[in-house]
This record gives sequence, structure tokens and C-alpha cells, in this order.
Amino acid sequence: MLTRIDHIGIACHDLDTTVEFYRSTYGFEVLHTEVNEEQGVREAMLRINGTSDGGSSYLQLLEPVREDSAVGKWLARHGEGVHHIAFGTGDVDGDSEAIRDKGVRVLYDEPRTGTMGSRITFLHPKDCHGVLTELVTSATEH
Ligand code: CMX
Ligand code: CO
Repeated sequence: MLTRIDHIGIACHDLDTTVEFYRSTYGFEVLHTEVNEEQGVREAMLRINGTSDGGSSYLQLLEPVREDSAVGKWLARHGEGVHHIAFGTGDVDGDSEAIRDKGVRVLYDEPRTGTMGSRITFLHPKDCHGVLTELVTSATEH
């Protein structure tokens, strides 16, 4: 069951200056940064609200590490902005299978590794009214 907004993914050209904007404008602090080579991103997670059971909500700021990555291609075409939304679930495997059975394209056969040891998959934006949609089970939930 999808139980929360886990994060909103925002594509940016320069992670450091974008992090500084969110810090100086809103007071949001970086909880975690990492490079995810498979996804082709350098990213920062800013926790907006959180609980100790993994039920937190974040902004995920994304800078491409390769031009041909999903975020690199998006930036070249659309410029900076909201790239995807992510719903949190305790069971990304079960929920993505159930959604696949409804005829929505799930991009991965098996969930892959996301930020902070989470497990993630994506739904094709063309099957979701133009919204690239991620499903995520945080590390504390699996
Ligand atoms: N939101 C909405 N629509 C999108 C989109 C997005 N983020 N990215 C691409 N599209 C649309 C394009 O506008 C395009 O539409 P038109 O044909 O009408 O112009 C269509 O999808 C195809 O776009 P494309 O540029 O050719 O892109 P690809 O098909 O190569 O890739 C996608 C699209 C969704 C398969 C790819 O972005 C993907 O695999 N995404 C999942 C992985 C990802 O986004 N990783 C980065 C985040 C990592 C994380 O969150 O941890
Ligand atoms: Co994401």
C-alpha cells in the first residue's frame, strides 16, 4: 500500500548552488548526499518531515553525472524543475507487481537500489498522465 509522499525529485544543473537556495530560502538542511552511478545522478536528500519508522518526506535534488542519464536528458529538454514524484510503501515488490497487472509499465523487472539503501522502481510517465512516478521502500522498512 502506498502510504505517503516519500520525496519529490527536482532536476538541477548545479547541486551545490541548489542546495544553498533551499537552505537559505527555507532553512532545509541536507540529511544525506550520494552518487548513484546506476541512476547517473549526484543527489542530496533534504528531510522536510520525518518519523523514525521510515515514514519521512524529502526533497531529492538531482544533478546528472552523465549527459545521457535520465536526468541529463530531462534537463537538456526541459531545463530545471520537478522531475518525478515518489510514493512510499512498505512493499515495493508487491505494489509494483499489482500496478503492472493494471497495465501500467513498470520500468524495472526487480526494484533497484535507491538513495540511503532504499529499493526503488519507476512507472512510465506516459502511463501516468505525464508524471514520472517512483515507488520506494526505505531501508528501515525492508
Ligand atoms: N516526466 C514526465 N515525462 C517524461 C519524463 C519525466 N521525468 N522524462 C521523460 N518524459 C517523457 C518525455 O517528455 C518524452 O515525451 P514525448 O515523447 O511526448 O516528447 C518521453 O517521456 C520520452 O522521453 P525521452 O527523453 O526520450 O526519455 P527516455 O524515454 O529515454 O526516458 C524514462 C524516459 C522515464 C524511461 C527515463 O527517464 C527513466 O528511465 N526514468 C527512471 C529513472 C530515473 O529517472 N532516474 C533518476 C532519478 C533517480 C532517483 O530518483 O533516485
Ligand atoms: Co527519486
